[in-house]
Amino acid sequence: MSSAVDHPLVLSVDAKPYAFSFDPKHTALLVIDMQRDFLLAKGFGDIQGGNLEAVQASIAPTKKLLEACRGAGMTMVHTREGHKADLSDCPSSKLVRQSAAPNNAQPSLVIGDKGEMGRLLVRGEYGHDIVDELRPFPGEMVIDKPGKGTFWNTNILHMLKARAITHLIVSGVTTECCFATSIREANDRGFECCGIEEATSGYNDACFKKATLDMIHWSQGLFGFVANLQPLLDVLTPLSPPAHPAGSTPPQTPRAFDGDLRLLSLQKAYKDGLSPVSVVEAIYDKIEAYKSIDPAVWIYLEKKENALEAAKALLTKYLDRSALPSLFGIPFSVKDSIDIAGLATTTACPPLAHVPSVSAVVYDKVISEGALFIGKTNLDQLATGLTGCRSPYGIPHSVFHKDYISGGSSSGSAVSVGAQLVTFSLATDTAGSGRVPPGFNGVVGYKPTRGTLSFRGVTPACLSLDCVSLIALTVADARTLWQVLEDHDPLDPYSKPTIAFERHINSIGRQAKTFKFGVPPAEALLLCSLPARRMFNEAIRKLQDIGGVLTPTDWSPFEKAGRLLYDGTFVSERLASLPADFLERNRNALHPVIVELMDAVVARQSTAVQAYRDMQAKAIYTRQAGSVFSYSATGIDVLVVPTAPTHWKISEVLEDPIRKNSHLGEFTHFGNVLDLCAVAVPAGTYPVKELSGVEEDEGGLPFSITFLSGSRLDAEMLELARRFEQSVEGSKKIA
Ligand code: TIU
Repeated sequence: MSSAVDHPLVLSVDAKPYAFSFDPKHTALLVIDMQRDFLLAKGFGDIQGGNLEAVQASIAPTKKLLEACRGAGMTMVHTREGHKADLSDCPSSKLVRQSAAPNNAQPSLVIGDKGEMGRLLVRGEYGHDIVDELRPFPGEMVIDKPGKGTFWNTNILHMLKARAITHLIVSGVTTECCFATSIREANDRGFECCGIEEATSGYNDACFKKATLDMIHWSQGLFGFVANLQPLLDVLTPLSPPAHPAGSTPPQTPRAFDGDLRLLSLQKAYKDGLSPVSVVEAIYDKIEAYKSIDPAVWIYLEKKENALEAAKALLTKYLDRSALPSLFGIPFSVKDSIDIAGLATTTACPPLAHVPSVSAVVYDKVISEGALFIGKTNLDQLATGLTGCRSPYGIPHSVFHKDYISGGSSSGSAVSVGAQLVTFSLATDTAGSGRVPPGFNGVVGYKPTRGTLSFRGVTPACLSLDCVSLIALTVADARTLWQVLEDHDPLDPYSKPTIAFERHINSIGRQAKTFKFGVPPAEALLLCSLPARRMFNEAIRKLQDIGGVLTPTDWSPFEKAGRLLYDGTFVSERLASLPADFLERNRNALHPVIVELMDAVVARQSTAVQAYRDMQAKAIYTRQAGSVFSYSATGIDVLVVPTAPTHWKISEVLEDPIRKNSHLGEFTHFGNVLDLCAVAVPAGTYPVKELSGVEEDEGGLPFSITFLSGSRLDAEMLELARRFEQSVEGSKKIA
């Protein structure tokens, strides 16, 4: 796949103290607090005695700036200052300091008091919202901030990191207050900021504005840059798609579907007029044809008429192609352990099948963003296994070779994406189910930090270690899905807030290019096949080529945590996730390998004492792993491992199902035990004969590496994975 959506483009504008250079893909426009309360008569600013004429003069230039940045496809962030209705997030320093001044000549209204546009600076009130001229488009970020600065008590740092933003163009009101504070805060967090003179203004225009802007760029750019609007418009405007002249209609011939199912490519094609109906038609033809190659991908396929109807409904619902929801017309599959209201969830285990009345949170979310449901995919029974050979619905094979396994448990999900029947799949990952199958099918498998995507509505395999995973065609696609799905869910007991701690970013210079990575020691890699070892060494070289510094890493917490998963008591949680007596009552209806595995767990007669010892060991290893990814001289940014040590043939797994399975998890088992995030990324292919030793064997098999990082360091990890993916694409083009 060529990387059509990702080419670096560095723009440069005249600025103080020197030219400001930025790549629009890594730059966001920050529009600070252009709210009625600050800009219009009888608002908070007016009541405080602010110069309204001065601040209103910034609306028109800000609109021009907004349109140019939107046209260039940049990330847009609008902020609104304000408080909860009960003012519980408003400190006394904001509420009473000014009104308490002994010589206060201003009217005594404070935050929360009733003004003519509603309660002053209170969320949900008319005056709190952004002025009509600058209204955010659907999908643009709106940050509600309780402070003057944009970073205090908001998730903006996380959101910007998630989008790999390193540079900020800053506008809005007031120059002396929220604009300046936000630039100073952003500077501490590592962003390169450029304020736009005409697109900011203050209540003390003449005396403060110049001083505030000078303070930003003083001393060779103490806090950042300041530029004029026109030079910026000059470099951004050529990036806007051509506008249709007034009165004309868009091109009449419907755009044909070029077969590119990548999420970002489809988003662009839909903007340019492609119909989701054409996409549905094309993929059902492909799905039909693929049934003769592999009949074991789907457990339930949505009727084509239903999918077409859903596509047509999207067309009527969203008439404006410049304001589409983020997953408009994106086809996807769902692992059949994830609930969809009205459809059976089988978990590839007919005795456990049930028809839920409520869909999983993640399913509802992607549907509400316009995605198109295509079907439910096959999996290893009870989401237990890494092979794809443990389902009563058949054994899917790798999209690369009919004799080789697809991997499991998300077998059908990975094949549906690998064969390009859908753009993405909602799957799960407990011991590696969201990483191994994508690895065996040449696609991306991303397992966000546990608890950051809701697990509600998913049949558990091992509840305290389960998480939703995303299978996609590219890292950028996986990242987009993550941004749509990530949300704290108070009804999911394992949900955790997305913000762990603040870690600065590196926007420019050598630090922005380099990163530290660790790999397993040579003894651990001996488990790998010869081609896997050769390919892993090549991947290490590629990582070094893009600025990676191979750093000695303590492998022991990862190794020990991996063993804890199946050799310890945690595997008992798989039984705890099933109804009482389930095994006894359904023995004959279960897959024989699952029965063997569960019987072995029962036979261990694990005690509560052993379980507590394991929990304590888990806490120790998690702390040790955390220090491997720490923010320190010895810490690494990512651990890089082969996703799986080898490829098995289906026949090999059938002969020795349990041992072959556990071998596959050597580099995945520890991921959820240690609360890490992980993403498996394709790293090239090698000839089948290199593995089999049989000269006549034709075809190739995919190699994959997995990046892992600490809890809630997803954004940083994904950006490195994306850079690696880009280097693999680059080397393919040269080859
Ligand atoms: N008072 C004042 O100048 N400004 C604010 O309180 N907020 C912003 O600047 N947005």
